[in-house]
Amino acid sequence: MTPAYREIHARLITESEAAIRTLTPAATERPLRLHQAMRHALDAGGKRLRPVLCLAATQSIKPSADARHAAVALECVHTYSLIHDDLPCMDDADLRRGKPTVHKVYDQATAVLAGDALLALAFQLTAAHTPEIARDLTAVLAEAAGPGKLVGGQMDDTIGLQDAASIERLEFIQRGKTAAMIAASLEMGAIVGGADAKIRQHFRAAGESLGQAFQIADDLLDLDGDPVLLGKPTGADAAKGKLTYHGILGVDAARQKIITLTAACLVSLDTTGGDVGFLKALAQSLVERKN
Ligand code: GRG
Repeated sequence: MTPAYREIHARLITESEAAIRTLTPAATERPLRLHQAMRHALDAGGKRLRPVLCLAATQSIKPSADARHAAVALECVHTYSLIHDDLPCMDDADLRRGKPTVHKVYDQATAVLAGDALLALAFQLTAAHTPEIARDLTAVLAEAAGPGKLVGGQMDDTIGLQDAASIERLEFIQRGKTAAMIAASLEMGAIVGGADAKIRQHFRAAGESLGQAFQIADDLLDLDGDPVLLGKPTGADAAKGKLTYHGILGVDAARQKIITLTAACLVSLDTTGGDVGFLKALAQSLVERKN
C-alpha cells in the first residue's frame, strides 16, 4: 500500500473504532456482566475489515454519506460469530485477537448471550438508517448472516472432513463462512452511497472474490503463519480436520487461486465506476497479509 492509502486505511480504522464505541452500549449498562462481555469482544481490536470496507465503499461513491451504523452493524455480526465460533462446542479456542476468549474470561452462558445480543444489536443499527436504505441494509445483512451463508457455512465447516472433501463443498463453506460478510460489507457501503442495483452487484461480486481469496490466505496462515503476529496458535485447521483449499489441491494451487480471485475482485471494483483506488490497494494488501 502506498503511504497515501495507508493514511486512508488508518483514518477508516479510527472512524470505525470511534463509531463502534459510540453506537454500542457501554460496559456500565445493566446487566453489567453482559455488557462487559460484549465490550471485551468488541474492544479487543482486530483488523476492523468489514466496517472499513463498508465505509470505503460508501466513500468511493458518495463521500458525504454517513455509513457508520451499517459499518458497526457488520462488526457486531462478525464479533458475535467469533464469540460463538470460539466456544468449546465449536472451535474451542482460548485466544482471540491475542486476548482470552469471552467464555474464558466470563463463562459459556455469558458468551452465548453476548453473541446473541450483538446479533440483535446489528439489526437495530441497520434499522437506524433512513427507511429505504434501512430496508435494503437489513435484507443484505440478514441474508449474509443467515442459514444459507454465515451460519450455513459454519455448519458445513463444523462437519469438516467427517463428510467427503470436495471443492464444491469447500466453496460453499468459504462463500458462507467468510465471503458473504465481506461481500455484504461492500454492498452495504454501496447501498448507503446510493448505488443502483447494477453497481451494488459489482461491489458484491468484488466482495465474493475477495472473501474467498481472504479465506484461502487465512487457511495458509494457519498452516505456516507466525502465531505471534496472528495472536493465536497455528495448526488448528489440520488438527480439527477442517476442509481447506491447500488441503485438497496443494499449497501452490491455493496461492494461484488467491491470485486469480484477487484479479477478479479488482476488475469488479473497477466496473463499479467509483473512486476505488483505496479499495483496490486494500484488497491486494489483505491477501498478502501476515495476520
Ligand atoms: C458461529 C455462526 C457462526 C459463525 C462463525 C467467523 C466464523 C464463523 C468463524 C471463525 C473462523 C474463521 C476462520 C472464519 C472465517 C472468517 C474469518 C477469516 C474470520 C476472521 O476474520 P478477521 O481476520 O478477524 O477479519 P479480525 O479479528 O481481524 O476481525
